[in-house]
Amino acid sequence: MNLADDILIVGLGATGIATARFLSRLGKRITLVDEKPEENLGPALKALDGVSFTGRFGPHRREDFLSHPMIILSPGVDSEHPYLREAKAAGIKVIGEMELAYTFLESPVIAITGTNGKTTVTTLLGEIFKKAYGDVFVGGNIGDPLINHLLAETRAGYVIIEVSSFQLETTETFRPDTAVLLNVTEDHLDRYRSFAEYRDAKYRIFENQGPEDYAILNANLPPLEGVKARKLYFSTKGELEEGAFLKDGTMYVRLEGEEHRHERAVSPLVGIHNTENLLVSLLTAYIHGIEGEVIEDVIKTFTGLSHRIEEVRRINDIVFYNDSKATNVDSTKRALESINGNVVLIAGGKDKGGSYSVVVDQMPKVRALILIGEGAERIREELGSYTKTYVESDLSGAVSRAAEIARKGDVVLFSPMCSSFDMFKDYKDRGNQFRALVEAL
Ligand code: UMA
Repeated sequence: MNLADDILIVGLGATGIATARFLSRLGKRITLVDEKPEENLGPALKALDGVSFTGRFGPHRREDFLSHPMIILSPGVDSEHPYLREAKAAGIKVIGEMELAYTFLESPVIAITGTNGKTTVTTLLGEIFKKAYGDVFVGGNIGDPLINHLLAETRAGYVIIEVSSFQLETTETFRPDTAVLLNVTEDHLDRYRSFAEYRDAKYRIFENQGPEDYAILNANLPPLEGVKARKLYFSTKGELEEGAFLKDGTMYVRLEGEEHRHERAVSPLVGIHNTENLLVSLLTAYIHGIEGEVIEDVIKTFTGLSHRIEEVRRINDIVFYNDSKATNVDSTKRALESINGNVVLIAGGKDKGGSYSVVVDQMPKVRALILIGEGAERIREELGSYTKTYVESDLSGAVSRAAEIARKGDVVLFSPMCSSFDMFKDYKDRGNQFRALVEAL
């Protein structure tokens, strides 16, 4: 890609910092804008020590967006912002950090998207590939911006990235060698104008692929037209001639005339959603020539992610689970599905505008619903009639209330169905605070 000499970077989070470092190495003139006031950007500015740039902080200004030939966006910036629309109309090149990084990549790219499960699959695949091939970059939406791969002293031989719809919105040539779409359910309706718009952003992962590439798809989703890559499917519901599927407790991968098998029970991960995550990981690993023994060794010991249905403590036969990573309704539904017995559910946070009724079929097992955050009222309106519902002013109040209500044998599940940004720094901060409150009970 022809990079301009004078580049505007929008957003000074993890992405903006890494992008500025990279462009500074290429000798570009950098302007950085962030809508936060300068006094709130201390650590970010410190991380840019030694990088030369012009910073403009506080509410965005139109002239900043129209006075540079090229703009690089952080994923959290809506690419439909009026100033960006105007910039594009004026012929200014607007791309995201992932597209920028991609144009410099030399290693094969495995990209994983979907509403839920993508962090688990990215992490698990990262472990399998590291065991098989040693040097692997694992990053993207999972936390480490792709551009950091280019900043490393030696570049890894494989790139495995979690890719969000926000990142896919601003790609042009991004073409993963293997692209995985796990599932698509409602999320981020505070950013997208419709579910279709969100779904179409996800489908962009396949946009530039060709017949030499692989597209891995969920057999339960409606068939996807226009994918030029070789399509392989995964299914928990039936046998496939080619692809990965579950049958009678065994996971099968059928690929190029060969069949590989792994018992489902070897993995400590619970729930049907994790069976899908395992099937996708097996299929992707076999496509890339990894031996069955290596794969089996990793899936046997991989116990899952922090903040995802993570057991925190047992008190008087009541188990407390931290599921702070459940930032959308479908994710909470999956957590509820994987729990047997009665649940005291703590939920709520920043409302993203989707429907909460997705969990209605799980409500019979919810003994009580305890709500916090900006989304509390809307959740109460949609689910309050199904169970006893409380609204608390903070997480501490919610944990105390849960401890008071829960009975022997119950599960207390903190699975918010919402993002964390109304009351916490991010979902990790929220999960850590939950853990600390439970430890203190
Ligand atoms: N900002 C502006 N103008 C705007 C919007 C934001 O100036 O219009 C500024 C904010 O004030 C803030 C900065 O941009 O200072 C933050 O940028 P960002 O939100 O893009 O955050 P990063 O720290 O760069 O993190 C991003 C991803 N964040 C989002 O997509 C919201 C991280 O995913 C990702 O790990 C990281 O890049 C590395 O690739 C987080 C996430 O919540 C985990 N992702 C969503 C999800 O998983 O549901 C998609």
